[in-house]
Amino acid sequence: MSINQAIKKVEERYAHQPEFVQAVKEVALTIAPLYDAHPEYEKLKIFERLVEPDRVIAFRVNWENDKGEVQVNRGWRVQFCNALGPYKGGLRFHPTVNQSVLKFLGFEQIFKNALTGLPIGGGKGGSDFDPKGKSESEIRRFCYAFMRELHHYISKDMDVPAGDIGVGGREVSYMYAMYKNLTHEYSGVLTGKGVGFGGSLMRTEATGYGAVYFLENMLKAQNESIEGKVVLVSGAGNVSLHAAEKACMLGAKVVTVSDSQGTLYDEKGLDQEKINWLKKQKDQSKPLSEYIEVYGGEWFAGQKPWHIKGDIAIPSATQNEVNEEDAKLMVDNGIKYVVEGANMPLTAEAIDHIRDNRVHYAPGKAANAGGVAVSALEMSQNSVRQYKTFEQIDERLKNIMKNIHDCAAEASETYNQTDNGYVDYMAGSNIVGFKRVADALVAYGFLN
Ligand code: NDP
Ligand code: 2IT
Repeated sequence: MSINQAIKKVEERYAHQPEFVQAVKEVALTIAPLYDAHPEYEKLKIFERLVEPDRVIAFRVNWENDKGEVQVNRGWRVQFCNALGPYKGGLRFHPTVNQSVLKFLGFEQIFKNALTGLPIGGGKGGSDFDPKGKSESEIRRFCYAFMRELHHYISKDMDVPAGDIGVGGREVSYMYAMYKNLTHEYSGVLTGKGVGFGGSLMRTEATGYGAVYFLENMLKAQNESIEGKVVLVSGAGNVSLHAAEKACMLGAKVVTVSDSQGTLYDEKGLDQEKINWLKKQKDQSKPLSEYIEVYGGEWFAGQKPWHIKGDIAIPSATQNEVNEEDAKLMVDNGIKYVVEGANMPLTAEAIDHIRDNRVHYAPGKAANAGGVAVSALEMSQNSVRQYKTFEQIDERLKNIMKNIHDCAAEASETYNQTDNGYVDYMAGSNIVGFKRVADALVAYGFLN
């Protein structure tokens, strides 16, 4: 079956899973040159196999709220592909979570994890639980209840979850406590644990910092530097605030962050003090808009950042947050680089628009791979029961991000996707990630 036939089949079979179909098409449409050069992939139906997860586990999560009422949520774990290592990928707690979202995230994760060059397969999970407005005890009870079910299906060498939207160090630690309690095992079964009881230094910062390291490499390839560049960041969570932090550290002027309520614009640019304030504000679930009372700036209620002028955009909130209209605004406002901190933040139309306008574009599976890469380093530290220093991890992270950048740029060149200095990071990343997984599948025969 050709790739085009395989896409058609996915479109028909999963018409009710639009995010998943979108992620599959994005990969499929860029790997044609690789597929043509490897007839064994078609013979062994590699693509057709890779679009079906190994398994999707669904379960019910009962928990009790502060009023003593029983609440019922749904939980899932998508174990997509373990060709390169144990299933690995985060858990998302958000009311929009469903099978389509988790399958798109799990599918992306296969190739992202392959790009890190570390031994990790792809998976994703989560729940439609909404942490917003919940008390600390409710969140704790939910995490315990979620792991009471999930622990049946994971282990340190088989499937290793971590955080994602709505799941940070606090939630991972609660879930880890329940896993340990149920299994009597102290292992690297979850990553993003608290530092001091198994967690790796720098895991919290890794995704945002890694995205900016990737950006530095993109800029260097164009003989440019990050210093003095105006950066628009969307979101105000883990990825956004650490991307903003690293960009500031390297001399960029970060003028926006945002959340589901609106956009904060600080023309003077963020600094470490302001970022620390933002981190504290978000930790306490307080409104972003209060910033202007302390530091000035402007609050655009209900708006995204893209109407503001800048050189670089780092969308880091959620999938499809940048549509075609937003992409047009980006181009009109002078954006020359788009680096995806989030997973699939651009719609297919938005990607087409910025690429057609030769805006350099780093897809999430390459640019935000720093988080899962440091998760893999956490797994190896747990296995040998030793910790590495912040500096050691930072050095590894920089090397991993440079390596992903260089491999993607090289594949773009090799497969004739580079056009007059415009590097096709999307095709390059998809080709490198896909090839690593496909070659393992070919070696395994038809199992897996
Ligand atoms: P957080 O929960 O820490 O923060 C999410 C941020 O995005 C919040 O500011 C939130 O605003 C905003 N947001 C979420 N959903 C929406 C929405 N529907 N509309 C508008 N804003 C929204 O999550 P992370 O920072 O961990 O994750 C952000 C993105 O990065 C996700 O796409 C995730 O998959 C991806 N990612 C995360 C990694 C990690 O290590 N954590 C690794 C690689 C990718 P509000 O608070 O108002 O809801
Ligand atoms: O999307 C992602 O790469 C993550 N949420 C991190 C996954 C991980 O296992 O650290």
